[in-house]
Amino acid sequence: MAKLNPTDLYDVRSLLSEEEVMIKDSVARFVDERAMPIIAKHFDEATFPADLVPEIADMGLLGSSLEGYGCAGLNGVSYGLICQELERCDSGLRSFVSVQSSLCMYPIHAFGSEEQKQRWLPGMATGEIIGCFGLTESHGGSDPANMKTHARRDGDDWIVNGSKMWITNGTIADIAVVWARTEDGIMGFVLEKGMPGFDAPEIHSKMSLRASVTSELYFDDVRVPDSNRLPGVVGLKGPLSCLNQARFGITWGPIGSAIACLEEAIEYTADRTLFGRPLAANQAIQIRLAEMARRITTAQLLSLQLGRLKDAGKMQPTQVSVAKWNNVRMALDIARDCRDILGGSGITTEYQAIRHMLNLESVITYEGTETVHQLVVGRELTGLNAF
Ligand code: TGC
Ligand code: FAD
Repeated sequence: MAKLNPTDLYDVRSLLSEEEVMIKDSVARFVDERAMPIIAKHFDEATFPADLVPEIADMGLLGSSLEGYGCAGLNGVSYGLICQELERCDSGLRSFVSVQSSLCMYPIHAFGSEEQKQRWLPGMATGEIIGCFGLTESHGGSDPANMKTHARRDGDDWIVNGSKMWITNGTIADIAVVWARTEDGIMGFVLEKGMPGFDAPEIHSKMSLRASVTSELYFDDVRVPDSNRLPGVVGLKGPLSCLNQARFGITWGPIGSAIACLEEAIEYTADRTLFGRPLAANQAIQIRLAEMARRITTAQLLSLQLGRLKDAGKMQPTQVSVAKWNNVRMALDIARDCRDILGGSGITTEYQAIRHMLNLESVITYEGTETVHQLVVGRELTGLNAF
């Protein structure tokens, strides 16, 4: 019998189309050759690997599932595979692509005017315009309906006041899709770097997502022309629709983190000799590794079926919640366990496990905390809203 691939026990690869395999392999090559060699240093120094952005753009990874405007028009499964391979390197790299694609380009594509799409999307696809997405506020990200940031109409303009917290890419972004309360409901505005009263300081001292920029956004009487308001949506369903796209990608990404950790632990336990035999020869270690492979396999099948539902236009938010909850929890547990299996070596960034473990502490919090997703599923089962 052929030897199984430890990180693809069910041969999920064989369920992919030729094009999907090609995309997965080319992103994997980029990750191995260009991103892996530099990522630990960026994490240590808390810097974003901005030099990789032009290559990421050249591969068509920005706005990859959007049609037109210089975007690649790939299917959902391909976007998922891109996220998986990027996060095999680091959640920060995947975060950059998620935010640019699903949280900034997607709302402009879905809710923007033709003029807005022409103005921003081609430059975002080439990575010349970087975007961020401002929904969360400091008084409670899980409850965006309690938004305080507001926009008041003033002639042909809007005056925006308020602040946002924990915003990926904020400080390096040229534009920010900002959700604000108005007299007529919540609306999306595209704020541009340099608009008077708009500031985006970086948040420092993070122990997680250190290779990603996270920022606060401040709006002090920012005058925004009505031509920068996204005309196609009013209400919380605007930002929540963007989250469906990004959360879908996040169900795939942590599979990559978990694969990186398991591969590292298999290699480490084979090489390390304790009590006269390889660490991997102990039952207690094998059970832990087997458990990891079982959970990765489950997550792979979950995300693939979610992707097939998405590509058939049938994906529902509750299904996204099941997979975000399951797959991030799976990866976080695996990263923590691998960190332990590596012993003292596992506490340095010479190995990957602790970096993935620390990153996944953010991934389990952002895009809906684990509890938020559990309660979405609970509501589906009971018909009762526990929020
Ligand atoms: P509710 O107030 O009842 O509904 C408001 C309106 O929204 C609609 N809706 C959705 N639409 C599309 N997709 C969804 N998933 C939707 N969920 C709700 C709903 O139908 C309603 O529409 P309408 O027309 O009737 O007005 O909201 P709810 O009770 O369903 O939601 C509650 C809850 C807690 C699930 C929601 O507020 C939530 O998801 N909270 C978590 C917030 C969150 O995830 N924030 C993430 C911020 S962005 C981020 O973290 C980026 S990190 C990225 C990175 O670096 O990779
Ligand atoms: P809170 O909402 O205050 O939650 C605190 C705790 O309470 C959590 O454990 C939560 O599960 C629990 N809780 C909440 N409600 C309930 C309940 N009803 N019952 C039981 N328990 C509950 N946001 C953006 O808008 N754009 C971004 O680009 C972005 N990037 C991010 C990057 C990073 C690195 C991080 C860490 C966050 C980012 N976020 C972003 C914000 C993220 O979405 C929020 O952190 C998240 O939604 C949780 O909000 P909170 O941090 O205010 O926690």
